[in-house]
Amino acid sequence: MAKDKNVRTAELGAEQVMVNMAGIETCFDRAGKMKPCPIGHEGACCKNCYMGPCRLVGKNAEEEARGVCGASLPVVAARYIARMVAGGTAAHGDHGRDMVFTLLAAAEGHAKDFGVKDVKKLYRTADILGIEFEGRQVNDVAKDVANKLIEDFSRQKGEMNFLKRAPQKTQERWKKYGIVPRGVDRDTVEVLDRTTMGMDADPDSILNAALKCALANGWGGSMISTDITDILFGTPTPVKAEASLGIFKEDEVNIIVHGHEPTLAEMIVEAVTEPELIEYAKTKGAKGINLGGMCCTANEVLMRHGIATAGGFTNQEPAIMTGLVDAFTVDVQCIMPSIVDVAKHFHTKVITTSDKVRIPGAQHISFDEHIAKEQARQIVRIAIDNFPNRTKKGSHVTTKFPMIGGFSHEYIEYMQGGTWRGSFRPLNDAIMAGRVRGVVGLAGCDNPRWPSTGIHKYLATELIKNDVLIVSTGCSSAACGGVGYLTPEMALENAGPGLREVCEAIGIPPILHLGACVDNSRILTIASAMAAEGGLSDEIGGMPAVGIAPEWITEKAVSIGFYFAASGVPVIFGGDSPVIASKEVNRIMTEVWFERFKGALHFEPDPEKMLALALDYIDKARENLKLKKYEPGKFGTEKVLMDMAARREIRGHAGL
Ligand code: BF8
Repeated sequence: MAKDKNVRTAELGAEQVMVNMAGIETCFDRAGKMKPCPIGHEGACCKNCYMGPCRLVGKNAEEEARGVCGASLPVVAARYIARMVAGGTAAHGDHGRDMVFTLLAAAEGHAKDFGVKDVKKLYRTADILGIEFEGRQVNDVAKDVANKLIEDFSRQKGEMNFLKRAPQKTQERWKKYGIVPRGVDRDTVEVLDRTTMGMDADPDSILNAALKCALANGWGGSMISTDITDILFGTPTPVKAEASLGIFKEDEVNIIVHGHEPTLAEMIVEAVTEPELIEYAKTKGAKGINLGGMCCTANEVLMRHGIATAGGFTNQEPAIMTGLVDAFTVDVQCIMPSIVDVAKHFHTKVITTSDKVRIPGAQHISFDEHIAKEQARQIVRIAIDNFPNRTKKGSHVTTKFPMIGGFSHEYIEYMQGGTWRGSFRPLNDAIMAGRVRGVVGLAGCDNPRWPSTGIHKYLATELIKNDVLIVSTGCSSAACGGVGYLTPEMALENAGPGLREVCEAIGIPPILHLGACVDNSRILTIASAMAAEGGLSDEIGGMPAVGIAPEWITEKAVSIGFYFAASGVPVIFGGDSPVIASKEVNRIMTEVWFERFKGALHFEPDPEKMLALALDYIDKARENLKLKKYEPGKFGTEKVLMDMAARREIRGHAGL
């Protein structure tokens, strides 16, 4: 896959918008102008104290170079990436914490616009936490669940609540190597402490602390966020939606919800259907109100309501450049401050809503869960009032793609056998027989330093051609959706023969949209269920499964990479290693971790090598598990997959 320097993004609509609106600066222009600092780019710069910044460069830097304090290059590099993990864990952790506090406020009756929507999921979570739920008031159970999970942020000693959801063997590895996390706050603070000047000077020990911190994200902050969001707003089931910048409507009020936390966005989803607000929009000359999402807030409302997505990270500026967005509402994370500058060229109102995210020039409405619905209505009214200010400026695109999202881990289990017989048996059997070669979690950001979304598109095509089932999250889902890759029809056209057969039998696309970045925790749950089902590995490690974040950008992505590696999944990140200066650090993250956890974290800039490495891991895992050698079109015996008719029959018997 050659890099085309003349193309900014693989999403044609976004490229078209930027061509038409040339002269308005975007992240692509800034990426072109801003060459990365060569020392920082390699992880050879230490600025953890003011004797520096120290630059550990030179021919023999790995062996000889020292900072003023005496820190070696591997120590500097390990500290640097460990602090990225701490940043990512803090971000997902705070997101999870906010969700838990919303659940608590709802259960105590302080946040009247919120409540428990999915009682079954609440009970399932209560059961995992050892909380009695039978015969009790729903809100009492919800209160206990919230309070129990709040412990996961503040606990000083002991173990986090959800670790026991992992296979026993996986947990034993964590114990053996001392990476059992205590709490989000506790283990994040420890990484920051350890990596200050004059603390831990052993790269392996620093990286171990970072693994522990990352596990507090995966099996803590993120998993808590996923579960509480399902409890409050419903566990996703497959839903139709649309993707790309073509989702905006010229004759309707267009509102974007961008960021990560779904609380206010859920209220906006409800508000835009209120007849009074629709009537109000009509008085301003609009035919209706059109809501779209961006980044992971998009994934949250898409998974539960089929709200269309305008794309991932790099689409936020082009979205405003369509000239069709009347209100661009943002909550937390991955919000480019430059959207305010782009909006100045148009009529778009940028509204910040979290007190943690203020952008000069944006209107700020401080989100308060006690009056959430009223604030949602206020935002919708701002957008409606702004509709008449729209001019002909902007580049309107019309191409959009249908897509299917909403594959929660619960639904994936259900779709393999119905309410009575839901399990992971069919998927395990299909892998054992070689119909499905393996599973790849395709995740993470889209990056302006590549033709953005292009590597996602390339890998998605090649992996399914190779009979690899893909589960996607975050901006990878938007990248796949924005080029039409999230429909079952795509399986027929592009998937290998084995995967195609499985997709047709179950009635699923070959790329399953699992949700937002916090929903990578759903992949941990699925992997644990596959291990429990039997026939493959009895732990997460050793499965024919790989994680890939081909265009990663954020600290959150690094934290995710670390928790998958610690859980036993080989992970491949695109681009150069941010710690490429230290061979030792990269050796620990690949060879040493593979030996200890059966997971690893590789950085590989060449997309074709990424693909080859992923397939190699999958094939070696198959070999180690003594599964049938993968040969395209030649399958072993397996149990009969339940087709749609059989599942409908089961649902009929169950009275569903
Ligand atoms: O959390 S994939 S650019 S939006 S960090 Fe951000 Fe990366 Fe997108 Fe969702 Ni995840």
